[in-house]
Amino acid sequence: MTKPLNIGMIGYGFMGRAHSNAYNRVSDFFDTEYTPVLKAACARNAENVQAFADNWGYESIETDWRKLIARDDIDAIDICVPNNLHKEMAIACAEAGKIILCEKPLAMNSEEGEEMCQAVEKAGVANIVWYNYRRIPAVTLAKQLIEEGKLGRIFHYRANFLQDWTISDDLPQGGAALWRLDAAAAGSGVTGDLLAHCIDTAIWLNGGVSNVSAMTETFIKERKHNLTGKVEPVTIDDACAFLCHFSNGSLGLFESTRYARGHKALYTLEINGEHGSLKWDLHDLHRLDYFDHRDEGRVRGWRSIHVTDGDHPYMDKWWVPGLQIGYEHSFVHQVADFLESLSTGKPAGPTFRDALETQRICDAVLASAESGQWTDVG
Ligand code: SOE
Repeated sequence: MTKPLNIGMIGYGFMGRAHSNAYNRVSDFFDTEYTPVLKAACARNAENVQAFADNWGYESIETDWRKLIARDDIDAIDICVPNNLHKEMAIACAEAGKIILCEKPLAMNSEEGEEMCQAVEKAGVANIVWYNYRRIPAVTLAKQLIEEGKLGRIFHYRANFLQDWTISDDLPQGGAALWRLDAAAAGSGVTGDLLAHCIDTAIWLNGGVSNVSAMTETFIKERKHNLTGKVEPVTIDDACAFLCHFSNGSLGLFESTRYARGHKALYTLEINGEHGSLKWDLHDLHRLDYFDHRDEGRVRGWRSIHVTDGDHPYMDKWWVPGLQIGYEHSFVHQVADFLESLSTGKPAGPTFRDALETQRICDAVLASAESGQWTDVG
């Protein structure tokens, strides 16, 4: 007999769907002590949130997030709203003793993130941030291989996250669908939205970052704002590239843009070590490319591991060897690991504290781009 974990979801956008799907699927595939129950969905527009609730199977709706948090029948709150609302909601959840699953990035900046960390730590509530790419089996396999020392000393870490959806200058900024283009709601552009993913994976795989040197660009300087109807300056970064030093002595090179025509969501990473290298590509997410210099010379070369076998991370829970899973399963894995952490009491990462490290690096990147100087990670 499993125990229910009653979920209250705030927001119903793309991520609200991804998370709801994960709550619904997890117990069909993973044996966990807790089973998520979709208790209530919350958003200001009653008609829209009711349609969302009906589609995903939420039992009830709320139109005021404070009422949702005050409900005794809710154990955990999923914060799936624009970044400028994370802090207030997370602190209120912590004060109400609720478990929190917060969409990435943690906050608008690291000052806010620190306050959120202190609130959850003071309240002693379990918490996690939705950096989902760690739990794509090929990426988790990369982590295992690195931890086993298969690459030896690491020299280079490289990551890109490329998109092309904001190239048109007719695209407005702000409002429900386009808040990612509005710095007042998002905090930053590609740095907080896309590079934050690359940074989370990087520090998980390769450890902390000590300093950065960055450049950003805003290609389209003004856009109509959906909330005011006026043409207003664009203050997000459309593109960002940075160099960094990792604490282990390796060098990092990161790039993200929403102006790479032809690329919709191309997240790639590569790690080069003394004995070998690893490469991964979101468009081919079930493969991990691995080169081992210690292989016999005649057969040495890049091997492409089809990460679908029962002894690969998470894969024994799905189909039979050789059959692939996809993007949405990374969220299912995150819920499975989080539920497990509630049973064991051993936190599942990234916790708010872990995600604060990503936020600090994002802040240093933006500060460096502004000053044109190498900047220490605070
Ligand atoms: C932006 O287009 C976006 O949806 C991000 O907000 C997500 O975090 C990323 O995983 C995919 O791209």
